[in-house]
Amino acid sequence: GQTFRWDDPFDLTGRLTDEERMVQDAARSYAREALLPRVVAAFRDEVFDRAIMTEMGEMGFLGAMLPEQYGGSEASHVAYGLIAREVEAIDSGYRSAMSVQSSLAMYPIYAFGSDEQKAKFLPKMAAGELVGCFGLTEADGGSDPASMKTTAVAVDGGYRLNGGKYWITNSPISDLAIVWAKLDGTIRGFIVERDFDGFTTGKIGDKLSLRASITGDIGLNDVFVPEANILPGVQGLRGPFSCLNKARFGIAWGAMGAAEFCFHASRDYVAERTLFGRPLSARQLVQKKLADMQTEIFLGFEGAYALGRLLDTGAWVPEAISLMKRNNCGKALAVAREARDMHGGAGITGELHVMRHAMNLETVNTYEGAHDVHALILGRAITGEAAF
Ligand code: TGC
Ligand code: FAD
Repeated sequence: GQTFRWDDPFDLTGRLTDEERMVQDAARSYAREALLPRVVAAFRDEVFDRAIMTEMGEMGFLGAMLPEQYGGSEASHVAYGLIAREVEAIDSGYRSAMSVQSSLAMYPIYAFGSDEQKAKFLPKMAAGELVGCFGLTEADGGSDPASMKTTAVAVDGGYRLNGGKYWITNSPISDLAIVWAKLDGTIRGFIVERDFDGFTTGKIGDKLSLRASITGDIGLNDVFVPEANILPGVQGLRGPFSCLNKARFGIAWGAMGAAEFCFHASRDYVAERTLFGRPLSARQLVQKKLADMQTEIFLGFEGAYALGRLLDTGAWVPEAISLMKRNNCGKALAVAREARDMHGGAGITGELHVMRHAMNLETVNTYEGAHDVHALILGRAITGEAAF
């Protein structure tokens, strides 16, 4: 008969394809060998190591779902999710760097770009030679991107962009930015390159979350963008939201990867810690906490897996992504906080990682659509009433 595997109760591994298992193994080895040793210092010092992008490029993690011609390997959505899971098990900031490059910078060029744009940018982005960022949010209210103030005006040979973006992952190290701006009132995407006059990026400091990820702003002061750099294939909010669909799906996997790390760490810790003459692991309260963590984590993975298969076959809708993004981020945050508690005082130290995960997941619960905003997306679908 089968035995119950506490670390894979529904045999998720057994339901992956051979390719997906290979991707998972590669991502796990890379994350544990190359990312884990540097994350404590990176988080403490608030630095992002640019070399990580090149390393991830070499591993084939950037734009993995795209065709080979553009540097991808036509990986499945589940494979993309598995990369996010393993990378975020180390740090949500490292997964952010991967997500933004793959889903928010490469995907829009692939889905909505011209052949020239794809050939010019995608292979170098897949290799991590060029870093992209995604400028949708502005300082006056990220949940409502339709209210953006950044504008584009048609001029001879292209467009003039004015405005600014805030809270932009990777902007200070980016070679290009996908900037969403209103052209005659309609949202359009523009590829803004680093050397365009009037394009500036500043670093946002003093974050207490995602410190191993670099976040910044974007300034656009009369930036001339040539005609060749507008994304011809999309108009309206569908453009940025199509990218967010992919990224939110990856986050549903990634957040659970962070939670899974916290679950494993807590299990190890309570087995080692003896109080009142017995290990903590022999206590009912402690066991209940572990069972609750396990339940939420593996239900979360099941949902993310089912959604990945729907995305692979095309039989998905955005609300299903909202449901999984919201659930898995909220539950992962709760798991990380519980793990911190179970580690006692030691749980607040950098070297045990759990508090860093909890602090990171505060952001993950907010970006890519805040927890309550996804509730409102679901609420609209349930009731037919938009309550935003
Ligand atoms: P709404 O009327 O709902 O829709 C406007 C148009 O967009 C279309 N659309 C979608 N298309 C594809 N996929 C989706 N998920 C879509 N959702 C909407 C829709 O069909 C419509 O098209 P059309 O042709 O009819 O015009 O728009 P609204 O303004 O009422 O939207 C409200 C709301 C709350 C749903 C939306 O604004 C929202 O999702 N807000 C959250 C914003 C957000 O997620 N920002 C993320 C910024 S990027 C980021 O955080 C990166 S962090 C990454 C990292 O570091 O990992
Ligand atoms: P607000 O929209 O001001 O929301 C504040 C609160 O109000 C939230 O609790 C929200 O749930 C709630 N709320 C909002 N609307 C309603 C409503 N109608 N009813 C009830 N409650 C409501 N953006 C990018 O474009 N690119 C990036 O690369 C990027 N990276 C990021 C990295 C980090 C570290 C962070 C923190 C953010 C990043 N963001 C990025 C921005 C992110 O998407 C926004 O922070 C997010 O969408 C929320 O917007 P806001 O911060 O302006 O909060």
